[in-house]
Amino acid sequence: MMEWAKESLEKVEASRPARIDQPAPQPDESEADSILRQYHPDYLGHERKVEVGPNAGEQKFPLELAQLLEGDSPLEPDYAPHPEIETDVLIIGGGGAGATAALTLEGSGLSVHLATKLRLGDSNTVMAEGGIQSALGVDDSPRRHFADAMVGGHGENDPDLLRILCEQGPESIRWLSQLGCLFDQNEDGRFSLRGGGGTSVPRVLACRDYTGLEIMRVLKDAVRLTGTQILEEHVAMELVDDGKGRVTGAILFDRNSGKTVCVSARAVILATGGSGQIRLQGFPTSNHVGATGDGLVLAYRQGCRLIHLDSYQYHPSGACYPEALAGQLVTEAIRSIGAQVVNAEGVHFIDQMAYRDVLAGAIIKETLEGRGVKTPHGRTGIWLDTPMVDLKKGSGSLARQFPGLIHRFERYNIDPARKPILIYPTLHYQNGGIRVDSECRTDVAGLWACGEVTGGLHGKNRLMGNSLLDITVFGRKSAESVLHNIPERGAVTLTHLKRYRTERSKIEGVTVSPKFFPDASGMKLKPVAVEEKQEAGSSSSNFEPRNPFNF
Ligand code: MEZ
Repeated sequence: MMEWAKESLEKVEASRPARIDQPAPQPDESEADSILRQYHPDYLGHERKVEVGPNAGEQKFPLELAQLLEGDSPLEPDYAPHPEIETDVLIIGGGGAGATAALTLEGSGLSVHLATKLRLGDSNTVMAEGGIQSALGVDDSPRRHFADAMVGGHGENDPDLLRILCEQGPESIRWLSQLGCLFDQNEDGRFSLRGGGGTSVPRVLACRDYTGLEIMRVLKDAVRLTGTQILEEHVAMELVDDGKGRVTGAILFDRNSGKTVCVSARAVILATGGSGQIRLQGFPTSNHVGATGDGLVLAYRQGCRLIHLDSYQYHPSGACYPEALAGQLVTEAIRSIGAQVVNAEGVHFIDQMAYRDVLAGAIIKETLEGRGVKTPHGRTGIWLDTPMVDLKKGSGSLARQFPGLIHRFERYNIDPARKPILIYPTLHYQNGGIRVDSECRTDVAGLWACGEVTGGLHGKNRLMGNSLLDITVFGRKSAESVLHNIPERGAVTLTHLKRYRTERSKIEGVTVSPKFFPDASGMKLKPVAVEEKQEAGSSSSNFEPRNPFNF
C-alpha cells in the first residue's frame, strides 16, 4: 500500500532513529507571525465586509459566510406565523451544548422543547476526539488554564467568559462523570491527563480517541430520560420576535411531514454548533454534516452582532489519504505523545505541538514549497510519523490509546502503528460567533446562545480540549440564566425578518440561507426516500470501502 509514496516513506524511515530524541525547530514569535501572515487561510484575503445587518461595513467575514449572512430566508414572503407549539424554552441544536442546557432545565418546572436538524447527538460534539481540558493536575489551577488559553487565543479571548470556563472545569468533569462518562484513568485510579498544544502542564482528559462521542453518549441517554420534548429532524428556518425587538420562538421545518411548525417560546437557546461544512476556500473539514452555520444566520437577522468570525481553526492534522478519509480528524493527542510531523525528505521541520494556527500554516508552507507528498488524487500532504508513538511509549501504545484511528485506517490496509500517515490542515472549528455576555445572553432579548455558535471565549485560536469544556460549562450557564431571567410569553411575528428583507433588497443575487446541508451531501430539507438513497449510493470507486450489504 502507498507504493506511490515509496521513495519518501523510505526517507522517513531512514531518518527516524536520528529524529527520535531530537527536538524540532520551534518558530520564534516573528517566524510564527510570518508563517501565519503568508500561509494561514485566515490571512489570505478571502474575506469581505457585508452590506446588511449589525456588522455591516465593519468586520470582514470569509466570503462563503458573508454570502450566507446576506442571504434571504427560505420562508415564503406571505408566510404568517401561527404557533402550533407553546413551550417555555426552545433549545435549537441537539449536540453537547443543547443537550446540556436541556438537562440543566430538568426539574425547573419550565416546559422545554429541543429541536434538532438531524437526530439528537448528531453534532460536532461526537466528532471531537482528543479530549477535554480541566485544571485537575497537581501543578495546575484555573488561573494557569486561563493564562494558557489567553496566550493561545492571541490575547483576544473575552476574559470574563474565559475565567468562567477555567473555574468551572473541575466541576464540569465531576458532573460528566456522575452522568456516567468514562474518562481514562491511570493505574493509580486518578484521571489520566495529557498535554495539548499550548498547555503548560498536562490538562487534557480523554476517553481514548472518542471523547466527544463518549460525552454525547451520556448526555443523550440522560436527556431522553427527562421531560424535554425532542423534535428530531426539525430544521430551524427562522426565529420569530414580538415586534418590539425580543425573540419569541422559531419557525421549524419538520423533515418528515414536510411542513413548517411554528413554536412560541418565552426563551430561545441557540446551540447550533459550527460551520465547517460551508467549506471555506474549498477546504476539507472534520465537522459533522450538519455544521453549516445556521445559528449565525438566524441570530444575525435578528440583530445579534457576530465577533471574531474572520478567524477559523484549521486543525493541522486532517487526514489527506486515503481519499475517502480526506479532512477527517487525526487527533492532536497523537502528536502530544510523540508523533512527529515530517516532510517528504524525512525532515522533522517544526515542533508538532506548535500552536494549531502556526502549525497549520507551516504545513501549508511546506507543501507549497515542494516538500510535501502528492497523493494519487492530487492532494498534497506531509507525514505524521505515527510509528514513533510505539517507539517512544512501547509497543501497542498507539493501538491502545487511539483505537478509532486504527479502525478507520485499517479498512484501507494502512496500519498507522507501522507506517506514517499523510495529513493536511482541515477546517475544524469556528473560533468566532455570536457575541454573548457572561450569562450567554445575546444582543437581542429572549435569545441566549452557547457552544460553538458563540464567539469571544476562545479568542482567535482555541486550544485543544476547550470546546468540549465550553459546551458543558456554557450549556449549563445558558440554562441557568434562562431560569433566572425568563420573560413572559410574547407575540409571535416576523417583524425582524421583514426589516431584514427590506434592508437586504439592495443585495444582488438570490442566495437562500441558512444553508442547512452541505452541497456535496446531496441532502435536502426533506429527507430523500430510502429507495432514492440506495440508487444514489450504488456507484462506487476503488477508494470507497466495499458495500457490506453486497454479498
Ligand atoms: O478540541 C479539539 O479540537 C480536539 C481535542 C481535537 C483533537 O485533536 O482531538
